Amino acid sequence: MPHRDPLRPITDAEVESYDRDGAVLLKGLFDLEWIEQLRDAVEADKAEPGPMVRYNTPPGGTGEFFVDFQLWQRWEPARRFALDGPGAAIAARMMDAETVAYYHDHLLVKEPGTAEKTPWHHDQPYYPIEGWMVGSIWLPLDPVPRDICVEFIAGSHRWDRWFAPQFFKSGNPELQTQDPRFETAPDFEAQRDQHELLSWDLDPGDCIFFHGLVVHGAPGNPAPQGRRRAYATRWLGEDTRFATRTGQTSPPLEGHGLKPGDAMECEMFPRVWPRH
Ligand SMILES: O=C(O)CCC(=O)C(=O)O
Repeated sequence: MPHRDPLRPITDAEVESYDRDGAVLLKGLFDLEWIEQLRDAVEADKAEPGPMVRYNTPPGGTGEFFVDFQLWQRWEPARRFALDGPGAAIAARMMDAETVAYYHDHLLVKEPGTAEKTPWHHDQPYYPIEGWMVGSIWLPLDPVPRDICVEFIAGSHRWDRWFAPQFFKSGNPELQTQDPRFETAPDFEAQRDQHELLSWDLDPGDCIFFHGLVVHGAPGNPAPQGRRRAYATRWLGEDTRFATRTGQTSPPLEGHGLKPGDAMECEMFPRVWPRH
């Protein structure tokens, strides 16, 4: 069994960077045995994907941008990682949360030669969730040089703006979710020089912790060698509440039984912190 706890304490400076910027690199927190086990889960999932799988590379394109969700419900290593891995302790510390629930996982594989980028977006408008304590751990399962790393707009989680969610596939159609706060996202790519952009070189064992409202996007993986397997997991603190949305949410997680205003905790979104 790999280490259940982060391999080192998270510093106050790292938490401050997260609060200020909405995203922070955390070096060397995960026992590499987790990475090996999650790679096994990823290969199993690619061979036998789940019901929410998305192939974001159009037919005939090079490489493959493969997306799937909820591996933790189908593959044992991903389940152990969710319920018993270091993620819950990391999320509690970063979000200053007393309790943490596991929301979902999101696998994003960009095989060598993938041209498709991940469009600029932020995550919380995709979710039927209100509250501030919404955080993600972006965990690469391969070395990720900075030129193919996710990029974050520093401080954008504090803009108090919500951009209408879009699918990652070509043309980026909107999800047709409605909320009075939603506005069409500006062309962040064209505005690159107007923002402070954060991205890093990552090795297996490192992760990025980021806020549900920080705007981010990612390049493709156009080089002919080197996979870019990223396993993103979503964590919720005690201030989050279920909120109904008109239209689609993503991932479309149904059957949890929550009503508007309920705390985000149930069998589908299990409490993982404090540990039992
Ligand atoms: O891995 C990527 O390409 C993007 C990741 C992302 O958008 C996310 O985890 O929310």
